[in-house]
Amino acid sequence: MQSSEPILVTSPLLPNMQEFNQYLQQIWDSRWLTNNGSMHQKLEHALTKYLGVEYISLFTNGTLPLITALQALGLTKGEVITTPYSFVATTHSIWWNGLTPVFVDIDPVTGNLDPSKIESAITTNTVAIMPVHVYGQPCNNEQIDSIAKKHNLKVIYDAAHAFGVRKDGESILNWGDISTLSFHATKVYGTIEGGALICHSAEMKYQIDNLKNFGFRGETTIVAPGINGKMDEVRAAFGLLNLKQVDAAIEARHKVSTQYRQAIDKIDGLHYLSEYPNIRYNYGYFPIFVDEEKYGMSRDALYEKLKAHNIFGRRYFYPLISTLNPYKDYPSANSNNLPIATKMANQVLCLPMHHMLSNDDVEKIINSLTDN
Ligand code: T4K
Repeated sequence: MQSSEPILVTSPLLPNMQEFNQYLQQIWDSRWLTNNGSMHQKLEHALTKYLGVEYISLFTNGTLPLITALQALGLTKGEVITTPYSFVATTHSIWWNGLTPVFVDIDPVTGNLDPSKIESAITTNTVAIMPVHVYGQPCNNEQIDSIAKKHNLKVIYDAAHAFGVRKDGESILNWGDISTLSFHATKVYGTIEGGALICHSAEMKYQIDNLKNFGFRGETTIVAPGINGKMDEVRAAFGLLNLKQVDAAIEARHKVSTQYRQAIDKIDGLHYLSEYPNIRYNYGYFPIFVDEEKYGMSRDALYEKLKAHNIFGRRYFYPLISTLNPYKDYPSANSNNLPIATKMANQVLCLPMHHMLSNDDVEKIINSLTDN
């Protein structure tokens, strides 16, 4: 019999309800619900300041900006080099544009696309690279960007996990041609469903804003077969309020991360990803990797054991995207091509990580890791 409340892998950041009601009243009074309303405009402005980026376009989720990014860069055919160690939306966005995903293995230190393996995957059909800052760990952008430059490729960073992440004080969202964010309820910063695209010129933002509104430019002109990716006023209001508390939430997550690290350092057979002092992390996820031999238990056995203790971790990102039905027959999906990603996917377990975890919760989780 389980007596305590379940401890889930994440918990949404929720605005103060009274303040949210006041915003709702303003929306009701204005009778303006979507299509670039005033909350939407305010949130875009506030996010450029908070994130340290120049041009941002809000979306209704984090998948549509990925799809739109490829379209905006004019990529209509060819191959896109990407990581298999991500959420399916990354590869789906390539598929939705009629492009072919080419999987390249990852770096065991960060879990991100390994730049040293990219060049051998480039062919005359390659048009872009789509890396992911997995768990908010910054990619090796210097090497990726220099390969892209040399081979004349576009770079779209899937930065769904990288809200507020900075390297040497600078937002990593300024890297590449385009970066995208997810504001899903499970993320560090959320708008229920939501997302954004970060680009580097007013012209590109104008084009993106057209593309997320069916391709409309003005009332009667359609510039391209765009999509409906617009964020509505209610979610934008939710996002404005969450922006006020996201730093406190990140700090609360930081504390949990420190407690986990100190405990896991003493456990043989479990390890976590390294942290670097020049990075401002957002602590969106806390993945651990289980070495079955040393730990004396497989990742899946640990996952089930935690569930029996009412602790619900998640195996992000297992199974690898390259093993999933739509993609498993691509030549690059062969597991011999992806040994590091295969190993990490088989060992990973994301422990509960969010701003609402109490000391007791964290202690309970840590005890459950050690009471073998
Ligand atoms: N690129 C990357 C690298 C991504 O990770 C994602 C999304 C995207 C692109 C696409 O962005 P979006 O289009 O989704 O904005 C979740 C999220 O749905 C997804 O946004 C996220 N990545 C992915 C990694 O995880 P699930 O299937 O794990 O969610 P679910 O419903 O199983 O919930 C997970 C936990 O959160 C549960 O313990 C319950 C808790 N939860 C969940 C919701 C929805 C709550 O407490 N409250 C809630 O409202 O996918």
